[in-house]
This record gives sequence, C-alpha cells and structure tokens, in this order.
Amino acid sequence: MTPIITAFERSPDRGRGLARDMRVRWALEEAGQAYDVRLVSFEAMKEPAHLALHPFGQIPTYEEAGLALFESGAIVLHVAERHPGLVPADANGRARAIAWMFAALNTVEPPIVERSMAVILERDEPWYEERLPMLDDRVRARLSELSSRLGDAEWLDDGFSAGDLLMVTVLRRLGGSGILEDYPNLCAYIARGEARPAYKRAFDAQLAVFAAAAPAG
Ligand code: GTB
Repeated sequence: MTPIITAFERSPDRGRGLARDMRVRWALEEAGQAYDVRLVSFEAMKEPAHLALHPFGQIPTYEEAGLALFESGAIVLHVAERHPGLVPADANGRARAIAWMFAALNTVEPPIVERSMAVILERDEPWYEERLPMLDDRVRARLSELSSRLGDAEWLDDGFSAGDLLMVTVLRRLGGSGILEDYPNLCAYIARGEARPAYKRAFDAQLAVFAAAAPAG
C-alpha cells in the first residue's frame, strides 16, 4: 500500500512549507517513497474519523498497511528506519542522528513556536511589545548555541540526516522575523537543505495544494 499522509486543505502559510506535513513529505521524498495525500479541513480534523488517527486532531498523520502514526518526528523516524539515506547505518551514527532529531523538536522548536504564537495571537495585547524581546532572546540563545556547534560544517553530524531535515524545517519558521540573518552559517545551512532536490519536490507539492485551492484571478 502506498502510504497516505494528511495535510491542510488550506494552509495558513499558503503552502510555503511551514506546516508540519512538509517534514514528512521531505522525508518521503528523500527516501524515494511514493505517497498519497489526504487533505483535511480544520473542521474535519476535529471529527471522529480523524481523531481516531490523531488524538489531538492535527496534521500530519501517516497510514500504511497495518500502521497509523501521528507526530511528525515519529513519522520521519519511521520513514528513516525503513529506507536508506536518512539515518546512518552504523549504530552510533544512527543514535547521534536521532539525538539531533530530538534536539530539533524538543530544544530548538519550542522557543521558536512560542515566539510565532505570540506574533500571531498576542499582537494586540497590551504586554506584547514588552514580551516579544524576551521571546526573541530565548530564540537567539538557542540559535547562538546551534550556530556555534554547526560552525563551518555542512550538516550537524557526518552527513545529511533526518536530524538536519527536522532542524531545517524548524529554523525555517523564523523566516521574516529578522533573527536568522544574525547567524549567517544557519542561513547557509537552511539554504543547503532547501537546495536538496527532495526538499524542492516536497515544497512544490505543498505549494500546489494551495494553488489548486486558491480562487482564480
Ligand atoms: N507535535 C505535532 C507534530 O509534530 O506532528 C504538532 C502537530 C501540529 O502542530 N499540527 C498543526 C495542526 O494540525 C499543523 S502544523 N494544527 C491545527 C490544530 O491544532 O487544530 C503547525 C503549523 C501550522 C501552520 C503554519 N503556518 O501556516 O505557518 C505553521 C505551522
């Protein structure tokens, strides 16, 4: 069975690769694994059929014969474990790649998401102007550490891995914030990820969903 993933019928980012189905699409493209996409509306995500797949009523989900998964990190790891190219074959290299996957999702993503949620939802609050610099500082602290570790290296460990895939998708969420520009090696790192043919195929597929849904003219 060709795996089926779920994605937004209408993504708030207009298909610019920021919703979390992007990381699953990218992993599947890196793996050379064909997949189908079921588009879901915000209403459908909260209905029983989707809640049976995803307890929190979100995207992405992943279905293949005999298996249904939720959580983008778990799905990417599942894909990485079944196809060559996303985690190294040797046990130590694999463990390090998984550590970077967790670092992307547990250490770097939270302050970035907290900042973006404030920008989206709290802009009109009286304390917003005071809170934003504090959120920026938390993001910058993580980026400084990540930037120091990456240095001049191409990828976080020996070669491109699922850790880089997740880290690049996490960092992209800062686009337009003006923060990334202070970390030229991270900008170059993101650009290297975005230049991968598999990334481009995944991005184009996500963008095509929005283009197909957008009213003509
Ligand atoms: N931890 C889960 C995972 O990694 O899979 C988080 C899943 C999640 O947050 N899904 C979001 C969702 O379904 C979509 S990706 N939200 C609907 C809901 O909770 O009701 C988050 C997202 C959405 C849109 C943008 N954007 O447009 O820029 C960026 C990120």
